[in-house]
Amino acid sequence: MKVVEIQDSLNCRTTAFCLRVKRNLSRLTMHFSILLTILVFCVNGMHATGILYPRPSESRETLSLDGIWKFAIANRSEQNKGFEEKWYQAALQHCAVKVIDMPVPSSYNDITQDSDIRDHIGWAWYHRDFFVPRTWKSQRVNIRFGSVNYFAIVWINGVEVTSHSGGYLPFDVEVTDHLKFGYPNFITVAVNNTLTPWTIPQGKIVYHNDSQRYPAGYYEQQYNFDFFNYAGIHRPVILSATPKTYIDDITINTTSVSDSEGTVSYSVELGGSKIAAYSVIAEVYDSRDRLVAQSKGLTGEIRVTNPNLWWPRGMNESVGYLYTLKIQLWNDAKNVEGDVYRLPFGIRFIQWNSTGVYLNGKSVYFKGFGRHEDASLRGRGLDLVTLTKDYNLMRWIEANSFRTSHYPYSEELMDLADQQGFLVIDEVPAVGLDNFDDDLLEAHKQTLKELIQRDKNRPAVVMWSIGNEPQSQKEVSAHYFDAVVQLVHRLDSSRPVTLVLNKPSNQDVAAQFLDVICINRYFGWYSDTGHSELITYQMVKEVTAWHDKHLKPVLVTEYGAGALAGLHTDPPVVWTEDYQVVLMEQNFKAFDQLREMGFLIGEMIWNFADFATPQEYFRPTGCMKGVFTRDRQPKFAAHFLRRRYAQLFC
Ligand code: BDP
Repeated sequence: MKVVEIQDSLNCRTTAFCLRVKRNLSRLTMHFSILLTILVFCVNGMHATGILYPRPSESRETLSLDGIWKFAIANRSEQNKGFEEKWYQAALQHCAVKVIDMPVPSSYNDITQDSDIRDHIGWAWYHRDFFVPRTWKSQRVNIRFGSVNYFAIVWINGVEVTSHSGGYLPFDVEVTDHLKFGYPNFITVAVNNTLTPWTIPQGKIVYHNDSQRYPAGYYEQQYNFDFFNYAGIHRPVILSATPKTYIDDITINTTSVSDSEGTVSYSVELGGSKIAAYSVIAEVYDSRDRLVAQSKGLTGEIRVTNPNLWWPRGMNESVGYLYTLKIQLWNDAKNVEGDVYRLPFGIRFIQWNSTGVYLNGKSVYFKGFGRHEDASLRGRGLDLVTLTKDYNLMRWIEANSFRTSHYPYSEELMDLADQQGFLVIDEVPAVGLDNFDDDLLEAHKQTLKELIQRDKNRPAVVMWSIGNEPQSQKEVSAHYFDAVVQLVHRLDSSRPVTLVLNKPSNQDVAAQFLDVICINRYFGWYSDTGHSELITYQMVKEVTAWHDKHLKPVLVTEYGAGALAGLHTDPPVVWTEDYQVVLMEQNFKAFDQLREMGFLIGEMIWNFADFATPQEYFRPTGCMKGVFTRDRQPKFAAHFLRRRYAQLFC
């Protein structure tokens, strides 16, 4: 068996930017330079600074490109065909490839009966027509993808306009010069789901050379994480038109709160031409649309008297209170209004010390979930039905928080967390990291920059998680995580930074850099399987050891047991609903003792719902640790958890 870094079949692309970067990457062999060039291209910051969600206003219009697109996969043996035959220059259905319908947003994997599509590795192609109104001609037009997993190259009317690497964050580009206003246009997107040792998350292509067992050239994608690597255009595709001088970015931050006053600082970045001709007006409106404070200038401080603070569920009667910051440009010379953008925000202040995390001065206890964006048929595609149902279930069960395990969730989902008062630990897809080299570090940093750029204004986000279960016992990871944490602190000093750990506390070298220690522990499941009598003892010892070593607050971000819905035994044995509950009960005893000791700041069960994983002989179609089934029906565990969360106060 020979391990190579990336499949040979990707050695086709010879666009100008590839060639340019290739020259600088002499150590790279041809066959994997394509993916890395996309990576480097993006790392070099080809995108505008701001990535504001496209919201219509009196100066802005949006056009959704969601719907049924045309779709084709490139065969394993003909990965380059689409580039060689320039499938981006015409409608896909007129190219020499089998074309099917594909919903956007959605993962493509579970839409057909074809396992070649479900298990596809490499390039997949999307195409659709769209119309741009004549009235947009005098505007600046931008196209924005909520997320595409993992690499994407985008052409408009046959011209390459952008590319992006990273499967869970938005990217956008101005396309004004490539559009035909008042005429039909077309868009092509090539998507590649191949994971390499330098993608976040990592993976590798493994070639099997044993001719007794494998035909010549047989390869597979391997990755070291426990969720199916769904692929495709996962989140909305939106065209938006703004004035030529536009609001490119807004940052808002609470700097102090008291009962009588909340102070927020804001800053605005403008884009486009003739910026100097415009001044900025900032106005704050309450939830009934009443003007409560205002300021002028690109940066400023706004004081709101008698503020309604943003509180999470269970900590105050008022939950998830949002103000709106209206930023308006004004052309003084011409005395006309320019671009207008409205950003919802919350007034709330986070602090932390060696034993706790505090919101508006009150100590927080996280009672929640590790989750996934996962649903049958849609895979990881944005699904408003599942998303809304999940919030209903989380409210029903009286949770107050979740972690975006193991990648950033959609902006539509995050909006509801802000509105409904759920605390979010916002995580990047750095799951199971190993082989800590400089290229990986660059990709990791880039993902964090993009995440913070996207979510920095969200009141629900109270902690950044830089990854899950890395090989943090390796000496080399110390320098690596030191660098990552320093970057996050530099980008945002208002929130604590964590990393979710699973190595023993006496071997880990990363926790020293963190503000909060998160740990995943499966006592009675992966260790001492079936021995529920050991769980309380082991969990208390474990959490105490981490706190004693680092004098930092500790949060248990994963514990749990697999349970097949409907399977029961008495006495309970593993895989039954009964054992799942016994395991929870024993963990709860530990959490109660640890709360008394004063440094445990939360418990998040793994997992909210059953979810799809790669095929494994120990995974009956997926990971079954959900307290809800994959179609969101409660297991016995859900009722048990509800009783606990209802009586747990922050
Ligand atoms: C943890 C991982 C999570 C897995 C879980 C499990 O963080 O992604 O799904 O184990 O095995 O280690 O169920």
